[in-house]
Amino acid sequence: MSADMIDIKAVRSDFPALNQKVYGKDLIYLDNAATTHKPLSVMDRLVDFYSTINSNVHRGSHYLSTEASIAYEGARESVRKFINAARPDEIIFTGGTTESINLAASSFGRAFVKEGDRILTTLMEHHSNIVPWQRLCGEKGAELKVIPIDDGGNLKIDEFKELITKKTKLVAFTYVSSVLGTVNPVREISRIAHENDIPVLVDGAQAPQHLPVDVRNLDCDFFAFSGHKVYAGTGIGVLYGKKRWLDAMEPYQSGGGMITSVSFESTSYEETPLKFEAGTGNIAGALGLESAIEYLNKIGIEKIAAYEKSLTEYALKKLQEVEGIRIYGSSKERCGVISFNLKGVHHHDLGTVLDKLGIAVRTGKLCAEPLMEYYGISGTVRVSFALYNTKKEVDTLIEGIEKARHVLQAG
Ligand code: 7TS
Repeated sequence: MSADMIDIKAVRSDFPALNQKVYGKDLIYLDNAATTHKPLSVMDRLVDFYSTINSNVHRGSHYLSTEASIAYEGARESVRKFINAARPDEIIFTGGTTESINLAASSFGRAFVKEGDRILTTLMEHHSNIVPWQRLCGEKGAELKVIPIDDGGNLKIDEFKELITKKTKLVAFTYVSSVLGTVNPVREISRIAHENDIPVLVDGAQAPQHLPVDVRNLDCDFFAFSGHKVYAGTGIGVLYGKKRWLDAMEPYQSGGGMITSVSFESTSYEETPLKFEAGTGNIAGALGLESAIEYLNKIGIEKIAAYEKSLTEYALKKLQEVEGIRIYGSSKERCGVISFNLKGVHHHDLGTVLDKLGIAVRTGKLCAEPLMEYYGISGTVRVSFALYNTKKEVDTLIEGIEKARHVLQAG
């Protein structure tokens, strides 16, 4: 094993869910864009929290509550470092990417978007980065405009520039496409937007598990991601926001934990981030996210990126050799997500045959219906990699696809 390689055997032994059979076959899990499996250290952290300092944060003055609050804020600091935010109060804990984007749409929208304004998104977005903006625009009488893509799955930057007007209030776009694998040029898009005094929100759901994220270098104004896609549990996520925006925004939800004083006449709010964290959050989940970050850091995100790049290139090469395959997206900058169809085979049937062979893939519209419409298809099969997948698994996938092709194309 060379120094820059990952010790896959050791890594796989950290993930008990990988070591199981489905339908009597060894599980091959290639649906990591939907959610990743969890290392033991993340699960241990949850058990440890509930077995020891379990209590509410920022409320009690007793020992357990103080310890839990310290641990929770420690997790916030770990997230700050992970994405290189300038300050811990720029990190808001949410339930996941979807909630992060809804928070931004609601609070940013309330403060800054009015009738006749424009919000830009792109054709390659997950529904989570379309619908909240669509609803906001509907409520405000603003318009949602879509940055188009070319056939290879790259954003058309010139057309993006043409969509910018004096009334454009935000550009909301994905870092990594969950369908095409395209890695968008965040820095360039931020630069163009900022030249026009427009903030940007980056949907980072498919990014920090695959590549190093530095929000200051990207110069994005908001960045959303989910814990469960970066090897942590479900129900925890993050919205990063530059402090000057967060300070100017109203709370998203209201209730306990986000106020400094309440009377029936008026209420004053906490500063960010607590202003945006009404009610009891997923405290154990935040600690689990910290453990997931520690796990990634221990291996090294650069190493993970290099390993997954070679795995993806290998899979692309092998898949391209399959007769009648169409792969969607051919961007030079891409991450470990590959969507495809086989000529004459319904994506759902292919997914079902692979499933019976123990191979978990995603099929369907992948929560990206406008993109499916652009390609004129009803859905795709998608494989998505994590740091624990192997070339051998890719070989078994290809064998499975060939088997399915013979059965399904014949029928
Ligand atoms: N944005 C992108 C780019 C995503 O891929 C997803 C989830 C979300 C937002 C929403 O994340 P959540 O954690 O709030 O649900 N993507 C997928 C997927 O590709 N298959 O299942 C979920």
